[in-house]
Amino acid sequence: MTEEIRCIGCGAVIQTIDKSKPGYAPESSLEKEDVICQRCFRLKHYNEIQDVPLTDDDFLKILNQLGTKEALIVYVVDIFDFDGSWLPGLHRFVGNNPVLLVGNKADLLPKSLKRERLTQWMRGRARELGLAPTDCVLVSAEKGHSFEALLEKIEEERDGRDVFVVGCTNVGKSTLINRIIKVATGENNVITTSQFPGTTLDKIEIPLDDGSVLVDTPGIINHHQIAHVVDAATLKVISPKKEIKPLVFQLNEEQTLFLGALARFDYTSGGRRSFVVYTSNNLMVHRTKLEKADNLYETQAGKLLYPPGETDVEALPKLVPYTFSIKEKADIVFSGLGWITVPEGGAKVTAWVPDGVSVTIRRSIV
Ligand SMILES: Nc1nc2c(ncn2[C@@H]2O[C@H](COP(=O)(O)OP(=O)(O)OP(=O)(O)O)[C@@H](O)[C@H]2O)c(=O)[nH]1
Ligand SMILES: [Mg+2]
Repeated sequence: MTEEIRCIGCGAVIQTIDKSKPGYAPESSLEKEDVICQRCFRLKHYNEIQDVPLTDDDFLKILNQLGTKEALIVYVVDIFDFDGSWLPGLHRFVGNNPVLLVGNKADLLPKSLKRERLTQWMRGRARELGLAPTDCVLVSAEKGHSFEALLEKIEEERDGRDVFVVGCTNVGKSTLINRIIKVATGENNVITTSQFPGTTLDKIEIPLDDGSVLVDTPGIINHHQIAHVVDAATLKVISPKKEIKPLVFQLNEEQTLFLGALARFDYTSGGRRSFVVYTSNNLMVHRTKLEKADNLYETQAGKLLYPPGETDVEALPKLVPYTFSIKEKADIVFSGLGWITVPEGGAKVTAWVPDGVSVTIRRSIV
């Protein structure tokens, strides 16, 4: 029997038979030392995604093995979409293992937000959501911010055990492991990462010096995230690449903000006041009167209200409204798009998102 070969980029078992299944690589590529599948090759070189037929069950099966072994669980969430990238079922697969909570993509948050306050906020929010992590760290896997502190903490808490990096899809688990590999060996971008959800397909084990392993895992899919209902071009526009520049809007009652054609925020009552919008700097925010909003959307979605573009907007689920009474300073979070801070209570607002995408209210992060 021949030994199983795995793609170093996504963890899939390499096969040379079916192009549409995970791990396909042409026969000729098998001679290389590190084999990479065709899908990873395309992602790396052309930033093109090829869908593979993995179901939620497949992912859960992989993650269900995690609790069966003594290990440190490094649980990564996207600080730009904290609740949206949260896994309510995490306890189901970690068993009694300790969990270190890592908020990634800190580089996207305005520098004016104090990091210490943010980790405090993370801790509080985690507790509200039913998790008691051993500690919370805020990092940027891409930029390497706070990495020394993270590595120190991991070393201390793993205490010779294996480390599993888990989380929702697209939070930056593989980028984080690549950064660790880079610190350790100087090698760049070993594991495939991409802007598309569902990049890593199976466990990827990285050997550590003491014989234990650091394991990358496929992200769980949270279906209520906007990444699953928009086209690739739109995903690019709405995923921030740089520090977010908050936009302040003074609104009168009965005014509306559109976030492209993807979301809508109606300010119904509470007197003239300011709102702060935190989204990708490339996402167009458009202000109008509430009475004109329906008509504007009907005639301008995909044009003035962009993204998605004209052809893709038709595939977008229709916007559905959620009304909130704001009692105190709060954020209205459009999962994956960003949030709008309402600085004081006593306001009534309605937030619209594509059907199936979540919109939530939380204690303000700022
Ligand atoms: N701004 C910013 N972007 C990041 C950071 N870390 C990762 N990303 C981006 O987030 C996207 C997803 O990164 P991946 O590392 O592929 O995420 P993953 O969690 O491994 O995703 P799956 O394998 O699909 O579960 C990519 O576009 C990364 O460039 C970060 O620290 N800051
Ligand atoms: Mg990954």
